[in-house]
Amino acid sequence: MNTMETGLNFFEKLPLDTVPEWMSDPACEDPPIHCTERNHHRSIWISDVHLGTSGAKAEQLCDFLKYNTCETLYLVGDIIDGWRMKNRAYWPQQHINVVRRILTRSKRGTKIVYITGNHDEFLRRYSGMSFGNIHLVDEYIHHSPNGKQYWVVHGDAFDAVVFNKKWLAMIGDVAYDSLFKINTWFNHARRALGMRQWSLSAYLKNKVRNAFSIISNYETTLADECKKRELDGVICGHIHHPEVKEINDIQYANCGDWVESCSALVEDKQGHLQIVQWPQPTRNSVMEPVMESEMV
Ligand SMILES: [Mn+2]
Repeated sequence: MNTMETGLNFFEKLPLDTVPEWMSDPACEDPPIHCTERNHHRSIWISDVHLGTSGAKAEQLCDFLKYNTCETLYLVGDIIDGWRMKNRAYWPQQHINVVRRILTRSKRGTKIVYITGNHDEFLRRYSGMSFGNIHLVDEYIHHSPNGKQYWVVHGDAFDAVVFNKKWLAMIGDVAYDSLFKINTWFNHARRALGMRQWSLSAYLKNKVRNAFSIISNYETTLADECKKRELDGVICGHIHHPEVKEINDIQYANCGDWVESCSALVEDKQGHLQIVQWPQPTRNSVMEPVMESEMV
């Protein structure tokens, strides 16, 4: 009894108001030691996180959000994957941490703009609603400090064909070399059976070309639509292909995804847009091959 009392007294006497916030709130920021390493941006765009699926790189995203702060955080669609969650619930602690971190940011004054995507289309019926600092919309106009106006949209409505990256995955992959070895044996066998030679290389090249033409169609369609709307640029996601470039005098920026590329788009005080990969590639790190995905 006495021990229990002592124990209780001990906790009661703890100076709780002096405990730093990062200790009491797990979704909160880290000890001040990291503060100097933190990057502050005017805006950050992230998309295609696919929370609720095993493919989501939630830990990396949490880490990115830990070291990168901003005034406005744009969530450009497919953040929560409602399609997969219909079949089976998958919601580990790391995924909860992403949500908590975003909510903590919002509580601390970061404006959050959640743009709906095709995998989180269940949220579209709530479009136009605001929850404190969080605004739910289908698309948004971003005003850059340099006077430019950007159309922010997930982009699924402009995707003619659902893109399959299976063939892209083979580029730069060791599997590519192995396949050529298999192809040699395969053609030996075909010759032995009196059949015509079949070129895997030509077949793959054709497939890759098709994949790239689908990407470029998507990009041009969005740029054209942006021009029609008399805006200066478009910021989107959906195809899991991070890129900033100019298409027919329209600035095109895709913030990538957190399934394969782990990338975000950031804007500095001058309005300059840039892709950030996370974790940031070090000098000795090797680019990981692009993995197959059917989550677009
Ligand atoms: Mn999508």
